[in-house]
Amino acid sequence: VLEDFAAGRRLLASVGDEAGREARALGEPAIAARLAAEEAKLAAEVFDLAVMGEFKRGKSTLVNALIGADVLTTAVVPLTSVVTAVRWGTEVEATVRFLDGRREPIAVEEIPAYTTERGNPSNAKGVAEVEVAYPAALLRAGVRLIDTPGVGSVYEANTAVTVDFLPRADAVLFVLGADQPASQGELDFLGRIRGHVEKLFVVLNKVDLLGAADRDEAMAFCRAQLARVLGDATVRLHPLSARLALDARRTGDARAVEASGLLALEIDLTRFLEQQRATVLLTNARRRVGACLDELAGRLELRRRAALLPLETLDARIAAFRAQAERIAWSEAAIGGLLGAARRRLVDALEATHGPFVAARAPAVVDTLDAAFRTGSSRRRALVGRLQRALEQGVQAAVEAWAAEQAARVHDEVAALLDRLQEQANVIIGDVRRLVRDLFATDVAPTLEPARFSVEPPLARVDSAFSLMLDELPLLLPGPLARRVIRTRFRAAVPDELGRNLAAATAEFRQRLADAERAFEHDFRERVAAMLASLQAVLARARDDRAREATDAAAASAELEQHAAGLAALRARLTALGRAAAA
Ligand SMILES: Nc1nc2c(ncn2[C@@H]2O[C@H](COP(=O)(O)OP(=O)(O)OP(=O)(O)O)[C@@H](O)[C@H]2O)c(=O)[nH]1
Ligand SMILES: [Mg+2]
Repeated sequence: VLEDFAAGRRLLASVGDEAGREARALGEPAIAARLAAEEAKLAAEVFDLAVMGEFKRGKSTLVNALIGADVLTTAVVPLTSVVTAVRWGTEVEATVRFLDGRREPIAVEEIPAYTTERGNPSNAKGVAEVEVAYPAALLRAGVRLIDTPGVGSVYEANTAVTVDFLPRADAVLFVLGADQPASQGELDFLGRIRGHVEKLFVVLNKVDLLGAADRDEAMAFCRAQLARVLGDATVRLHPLSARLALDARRTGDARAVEASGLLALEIDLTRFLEQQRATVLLTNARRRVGACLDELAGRLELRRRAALLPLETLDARIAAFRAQAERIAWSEAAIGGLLGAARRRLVDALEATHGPFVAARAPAVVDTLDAAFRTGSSRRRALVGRLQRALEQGVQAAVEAWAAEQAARVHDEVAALLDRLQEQANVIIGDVRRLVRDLFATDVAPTLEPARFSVEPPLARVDSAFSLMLDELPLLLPGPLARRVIRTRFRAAVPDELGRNLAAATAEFRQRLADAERAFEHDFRERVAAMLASLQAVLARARDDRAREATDAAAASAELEQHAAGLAALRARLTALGRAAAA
């Protein structure tokens, strides 16, 4: 097996090398870079086993259990925000790789400051990935365990991070929760994963929360759903308690490790890795190299077709392409419209909740004030201080409850918006394809990476601007009367304080939403422009070919022929490698 792998890798690397040379010769540096990255991954024999699933299913806990140590942070709130890769190492080490390419070693205790919503909100620190080295047996064979952010939480950006990682995963360990039946969103995501990886492991975690009967029922339900979604009844479902497994691992209790379900999963994983890691690595690399070759071939075909046209015709069509492309870019205005409309709808909906919420919640805050009034010293200064704190706490709790209620609304609205944005992106891709087909009678499949859009729900940040000026108090009033006046003023302030803080939270949210839209529009525009520019570059090369052809027609078209033949030969070699591997 090892020799086969070495030979397969060498052969594939030589296809990749030549494909890279073709890409550079054809003026396609982006594709050349993708091929180079693929080769580097294959050379390092890095097998990425990605742990994925909805938020809070226990992914990070499971990775900890698999390595037998509390290295990754876990919590009851949506937490993991950055991809964390755990690889083999004799020493425990952690390194942060930033989006701008910088790398920085950090202490293991610092990991949460980079990988969690709490320590690194909205990934403000610009982290691409954190890599942790750990001496765990499972990692020894060159597998990296990838802990990914949960999908489907209110933190849309986390979903995007995980979806972006999907094409790089070599196999996926999908985590379901026994305490929640598999949701449609979860199953849709699973179906999507299936399109990317050949090997899928599925875990039903948290079975410790269920009794034997409920557990059997949960297993049966999940199995049926898996069979339906994957169209394959052979995927094994592992019942597991990651929490008990981690405890058992830490205390070195082998029997408890077995009882937790972890041992069975490990055996399954290890067997797969021993027998198929090499094959799967090669298959995945072949598929990705194949995609690069197809893209190169499509673009070369466009260039050849275009270069067959008489120069005047070609110039006219290039001009037509540019003009139409501008109109396509202009139709991006539709995107701005979608964004603006979604923002208005969302902000209006939030504002409409203020009045009813204040009316419903004010009495509870007044009760808090009354309770504070009755307990403790009756000296005026102390009383005012106490009521002020009570008011602040009451308002804080109320605004938190409001923000939590609105989070679901924001989530739904953003999810619907993302669907509409994706549709628009597909419309643009379709327009470009049709345009190329109409003008040059060939099909290119341009890639338009969906730009990211995310916004965090409203925050409950309460300020304490309200204060009862002691100086303004009727200090000369006798004690009991003064206390009553103080209490009345505080009680009267409740609705205003609530309303003011809701308005502030909504205004702050509106601002963030507007910022997120601006960033998205900018990003989207750049991506569309890059796609159009790359096709225009192909056409410009075709024009050069054509112009050159006037002087040396035979040589120019022979050169393109040669590239086309070269790409076809590489494709054939790749297919043969695939056949040989399957045999
Ligand atoms: N009862 C029980 N709780 C578990 C188990 N595994 C994880 N949990 C708990 O579930 C919560 C979420 O665990 P995490 O490991 O942070 O979940 P996650 O999937 O990484 O969450 P995100 O990173 O936010 O997507 C924590 O409170 C864990 O202690 C388990 O097997 N049984
Ligand atoms: Mg996590």
